[in-house]
Order: sequence, then C-alpha cells, then structure tokens
Amino acid sequence: MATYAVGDIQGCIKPLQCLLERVDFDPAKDKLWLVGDLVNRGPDSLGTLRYLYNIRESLVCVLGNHDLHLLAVANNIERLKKGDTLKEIIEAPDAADLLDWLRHQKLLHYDEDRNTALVHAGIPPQWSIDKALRRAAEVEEALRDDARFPLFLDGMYGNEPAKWNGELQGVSRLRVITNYFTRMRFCKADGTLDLKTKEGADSAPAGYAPWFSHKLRKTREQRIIFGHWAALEGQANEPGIVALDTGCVWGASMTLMNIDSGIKYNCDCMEQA
Ligand SMILES: [Mn+2]
Repeated sequence: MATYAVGDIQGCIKPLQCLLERVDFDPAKDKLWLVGDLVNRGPDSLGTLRYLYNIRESLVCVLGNHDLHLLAVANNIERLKKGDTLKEIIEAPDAADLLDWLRHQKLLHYDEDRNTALVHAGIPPQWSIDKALRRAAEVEEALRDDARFPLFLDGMYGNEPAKWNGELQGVSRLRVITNYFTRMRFCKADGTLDLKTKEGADSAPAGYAPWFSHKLRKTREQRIIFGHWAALEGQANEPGIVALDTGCVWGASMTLMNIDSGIKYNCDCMEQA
C-alpha cells in the first residue's frame, strides 16, 4: 500500500496512465492525491474525469481553478473560453455524476499523521493550517449547498478583494478564499494578491514574492504539496514545499511523487502538446 501525489493532469490521460503503470498503481490498495486542475486544455478531459471517477475511492482530490471553471460553465454561469476542452464533459450522458462528484471535492486537504497539506495553488502566508482549513470549509460548504452553489459560482470570478479580512461577507469573502487556494502565485507578506503575473519565482512584481517564500508564513511547520504553477518547473526551492505542476499540458512532463519516500517519477508529455 503506497500513497502518491500527482501534478496537474488537465485532461492528459496518457501521461497519467504512464505514471500509474510506472509505479504499478493498484486502486484496490494504493492511494492517489490530486492537486486539482484535473481537466481542461488537454486532449481528453472527459476520459480523464471518467477514469478518475471510476477510481474515486482511492483518491484524495482538491479542486483547481479549471475544475471550478468547469462547474461554472456546466451550470450556465460562465461561457466556454477559447481553448477550453470542457464541452465534451458537459454533453456527456454521465455528466451529472461526474460533476456532482467534482462539486463534493475539497479546496484544502490536511493529513495530520503526515503533517502534510494538499492544495491547488497554495496557502497564504498569514493563515495557519487550522485557519486555512476553516476558510476552505466555508467554500466547500457553499459548493455542496444546492441554494448557495450557483451564487458562489456566479460570484467567484474576479481579482478583488486582493486581500483577506475577517469582515468580508458573502460572495466577496468566498472569492478571496477561492483565489488563495486555487489561483495564487505571488502575494505580499500580509496576503495581498497579485493574480496577473504567471512567470517563474524570480518574476515577482515589486513588493511581492512567491506565496511560500515569506519568512513569517504560518505554515512553515507543515509540508505543502501543490500544483498550478507550471513556470516553477517543479522547483520551489523552499523546505517543505513540493511543487508538482511540471507543465504537462504545455508539452513538458507530468510528475508523480511517492508521498512517504519523496521519490518522484516523470512521464513525457510531448505528444500532448
Ligand atoms: Mn491551476
């Protein structure tokens, strides 16, 4: 029995299966953690989501920005964007089951025994793991609530407020929480977000830094596994920070890590480009 984590899949099912074969993954015994962005932009979003749904009992999954976008499009709240490969999911006969499963996934997972968190983009420096789990739960509850679900999706898009404060209410409160967990790359030490810059860690705008590099970050004692930031090329260069997005959908590679040994495996994604 082994536990693995895999980087952003984004509909690239072949490299995913290449990695699972490489480690002889057995869904009956092993576990697979997903950093989110299961679908979109890649060649087979529907096949990927179906495959994952079928092994759902073996998964721990957190949602990424593309997964939330899929839920918004499927609920007629947002339109498909150029390059989206989500239509095939929405039109599939089993769409309702797939999307309902997705909607019940978390934004943040924390494994106490391993002192390890799993999140798509990151945890802002001003939040401890306990605080982050409480904030994530607010969004997870809205996602699961039939009445609040469409309101949350409708209010989810946008870059403001750029910073959390406890007084925020309603959709703007959920939006900033969602932006931290699913879209963040650079922020200030107080959690003020810059959501425009997408290049590597050395491209921070003045006053900003990668979310994980702030000295007073309150999750310094936890290991954090995340994806989302392909330009890091799997290198965060920060103790306890594990960057797993190695840009498969852009033709680079997909990375799988054995969570307990730390051993990483790669499969090439050239054919997916
Ligand atoms: Mn992402």
